[in-house]
Amino acid sequence: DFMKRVIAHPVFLAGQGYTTFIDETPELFENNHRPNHDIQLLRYIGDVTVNGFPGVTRHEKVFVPDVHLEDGPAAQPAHLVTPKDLLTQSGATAVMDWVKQQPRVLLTDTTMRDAHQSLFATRMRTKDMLPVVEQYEKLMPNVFSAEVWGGATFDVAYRFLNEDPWERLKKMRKAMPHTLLQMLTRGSNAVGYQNYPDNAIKEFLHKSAANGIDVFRIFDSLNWVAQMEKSIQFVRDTGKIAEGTMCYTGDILNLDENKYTLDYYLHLAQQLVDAGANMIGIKDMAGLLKPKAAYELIGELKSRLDVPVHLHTHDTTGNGVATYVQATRAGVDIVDVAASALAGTTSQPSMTSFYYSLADDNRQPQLDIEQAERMNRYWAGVKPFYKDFMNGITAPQTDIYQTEMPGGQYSNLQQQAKALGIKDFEQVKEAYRTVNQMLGDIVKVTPSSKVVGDFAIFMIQNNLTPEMILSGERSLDFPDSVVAFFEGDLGQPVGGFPKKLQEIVLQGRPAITVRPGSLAKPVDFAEVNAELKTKLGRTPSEEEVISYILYPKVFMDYRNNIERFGEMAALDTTTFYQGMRPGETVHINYGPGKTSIVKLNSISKPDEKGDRTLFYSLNGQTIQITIHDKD
Ligand code: 3PY
Ligand code: ZN
Repeated sequence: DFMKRVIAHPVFLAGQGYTTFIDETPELFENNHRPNHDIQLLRYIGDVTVNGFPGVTRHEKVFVPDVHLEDGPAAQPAHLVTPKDLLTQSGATAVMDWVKQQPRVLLTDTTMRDAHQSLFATRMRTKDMLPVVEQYEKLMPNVFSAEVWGGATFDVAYRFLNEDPWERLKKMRKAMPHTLLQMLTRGSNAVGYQNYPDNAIKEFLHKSAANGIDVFRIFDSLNWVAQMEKSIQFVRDTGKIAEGTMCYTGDILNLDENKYTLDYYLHLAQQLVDAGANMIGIKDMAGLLKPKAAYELIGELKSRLDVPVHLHTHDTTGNGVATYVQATRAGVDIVDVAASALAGTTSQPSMTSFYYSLADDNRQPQLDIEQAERMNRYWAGVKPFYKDFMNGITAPQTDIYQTEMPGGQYSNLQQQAKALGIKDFEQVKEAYRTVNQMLGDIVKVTPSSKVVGDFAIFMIQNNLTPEMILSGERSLDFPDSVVAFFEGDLGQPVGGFPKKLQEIVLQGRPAITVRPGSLAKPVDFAEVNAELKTKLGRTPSEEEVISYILYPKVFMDYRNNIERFGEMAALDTTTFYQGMRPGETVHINYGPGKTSIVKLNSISKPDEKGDRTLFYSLNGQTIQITIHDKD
């Protein structure tokens, strides 16, 4: 143990002499682990300083002022019972009855999930959420739910933020005991991009419920009910709320529409209710649901079904609030909104805009507008930290009515195209639209939207037209996601596969027509547990086991990063993403009264091996760290 501490000691790690080391470093004998952590973080900073953060182009460091949530009321409003209290006391059905009795439209706040997923590639760190989380029940006392988890937030937390998503959830659950916490889950794909065995889905959902999720929005990227039924049942088994969800595509107002018609959605909703859904979600991921279409769809659903209807849209096309107003007129129970600073364009409509749009209306949502504005000022302060990840969309994109690209995909595909040297994103949009038609006009949302995006880029890169592909003359190496789609790995699309294209892509390989999960070998949890135990050198938690099942490589990379750099919550977000510049000082903040002061004095030129030395002062003591320059 002593040797371990010696080896981990800053002076030792920094590569200075060993002989006088023990004499001069009495703190080794104290139980102080912070110097060790400081050094780990200096390594992290050094690495980002020298090699950059993935996806962030090098530029002058942009200094963003510190941001604080202004003080607010001392206590939260006295409430009779919140929907969360009702869930705890009386169960899911009681909550649904309560929702149906509300004269006003209710709100789900998506700021901490879909909003940052759709505006800046899901990169918001827990650290920047906590000030709001800690006061959430004073800020948003009347909210139906806060969507805070799932979708891309799960893997991105591990992959890019060096954070454990379960820890984020635990913190939220603790700080928001009276708020329904909501997540997005992709049916048999859970929070992944592929099918998982049924017992893995069950374990994931049960652990999510146990750690605090109350409302599960369950969708399938092809609207195939078979891919959602099990998830709905697994959630129902926990007593939490299962929102069976239909992804909205096409245009029910279009008389030429023959697939995604009003009848199609009404039938689908009934199937979800029959499968056990407590309520129906409409997930308008691209913002295609026009105001009048919303009025008709919601009106019909409300008159036929006995369950609440929850509407989710993206404001990409600029008509989000108009759609919500019409949905409200038609009796929608709940709509999804985001704090204004993180609303609009590819994100959800603004909660405060929507609030004011129903001024003097008896269905205007209950919102403490002063508190909502106080919260919004905080989010406005946080937003510039993430400038490097913004998708650049600052205005409504009405061509999305034709392209049908989901808000969450827009920026990702833009990045993907740019990385491949495709400069003209208009060309990608055009190809996206063409490919959608070639695939038979499918529902496009994670992961089916990725199939369309990959195929579109493939067409551009290879200068292909639909005719060239369908002639079958050239033998082509189609992207993996496209092959998997035609093999039936994502399930069956509405109306089936286009047969000719399927034959061309599969080239004799078989395709399945059953639910992929019905063929998958169940996970042997004991075996995985043992494997992970060997890898970690300790007994993993059940949450770690399920994360490893969903994302083996992503999870292990995360663990290795944590071993190397330690927990990173103490670093401010600008430094986390941009590193330091010579001459700069930052504070590493471990908590009240526990701050280390770091100055970066200089960086050497790379030596013959390409290594650079960073000269820091850490609390006044000089530390050198060597980082390999990957350029
Ligand atoms: C997700 O699956 O992450 C989405 O938000 C899809 O819209
Ligand atoms: Zn969304």
